[in-house]
Amino acid sequence: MKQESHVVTISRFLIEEERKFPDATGAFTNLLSDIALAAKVIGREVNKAGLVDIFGAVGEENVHGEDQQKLDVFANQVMYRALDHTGLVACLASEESEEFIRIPDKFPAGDYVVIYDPLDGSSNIDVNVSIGTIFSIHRKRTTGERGTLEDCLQPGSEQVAAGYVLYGSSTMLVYTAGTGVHGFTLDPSIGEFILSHPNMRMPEPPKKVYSVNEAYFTRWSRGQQRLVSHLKNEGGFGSRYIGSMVADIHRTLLQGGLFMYPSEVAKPEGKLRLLYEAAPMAFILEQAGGRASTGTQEVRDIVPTSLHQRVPIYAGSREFVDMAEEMLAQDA
Ligand code: AHM
Ligand code: MG
Repeated sequence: MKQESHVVTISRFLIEEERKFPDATGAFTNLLSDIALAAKVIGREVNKAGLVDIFGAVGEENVHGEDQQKLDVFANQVMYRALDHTGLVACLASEESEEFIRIPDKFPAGDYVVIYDPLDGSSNIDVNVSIGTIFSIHRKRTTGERGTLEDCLQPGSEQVAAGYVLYGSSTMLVYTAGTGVHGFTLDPSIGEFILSHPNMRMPEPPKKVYSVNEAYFTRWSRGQQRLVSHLKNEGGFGSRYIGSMVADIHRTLLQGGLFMYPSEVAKPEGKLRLLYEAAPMAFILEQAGGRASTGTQEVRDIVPTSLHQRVPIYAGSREFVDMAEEMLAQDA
């Protein structure tokens, strides 16, 4: 008889990880469980997105007399409501909110700072392409009872955890707490994230794939243009670009490759946000053996000066990020 395989739910995995740290209070485990719950709620709505035309569009009332919301606004609220009351969080920051988010006085505050992009790549929703949630967790470093802007503006190197949820052909949660990268796939029949990708490592040798929006070629620096021309000509690279960072990074993590969102001559800061997108992905990739650079320095070394700061990014297999830096330097 075929032996029943060993099924590890995310709750069990988190508890077993927590036991490795005798001083752990359980707060971190609870925090990740809350994020996993939020992911399930967001995933449920994302999966229904195509039914919007049937059940009512954004701005209209649904059958219950409630206003339909845009999915990114909905996801933002779900993340906030999953975390605001827990007593685990000092403050929050969301890509959807201009200012950092205080925990209301009616709730106790905790030690963790959670920074998130509730629904990245949301322009892909209408065409049923994968999208994701990205999160980054720091410890509060100011001494007051509640978190401040300063607590949100910490370099990526200070992250205690980071992760993403990919709403793709299946829903996956991938996270690191600094001891490797672990991936869980949602089993919709039981509503549980199941450990499917323990100790993820980027493959060696990596797949030769670059991922960039090449339509911007003429806006790039000479160095960036030479890099991409080299990859596809002499380098023998293939190309894949979904235009949804979580999906592009997930593929890069599993297969290897080089994901780029470079600066443009007239837009040196690039597009992607340091705190919500670049730094958490950098932490995950590094923990899996990869790297993320701005082209001149480690993404995780940048000390943010504002919440919505943008950075150029070159992320993926170590040898390809190194090569990108070298080629960019030649033209600097
Ligand atoms: P968003 O935060 O407004 O959704 O934008 C971020 C997205 C990323 O998921 C993706 O990597 C990038 O924008 C794609 O940008 P472009 O369409 O310029 O290639
Ligand atoms: Mg985003």
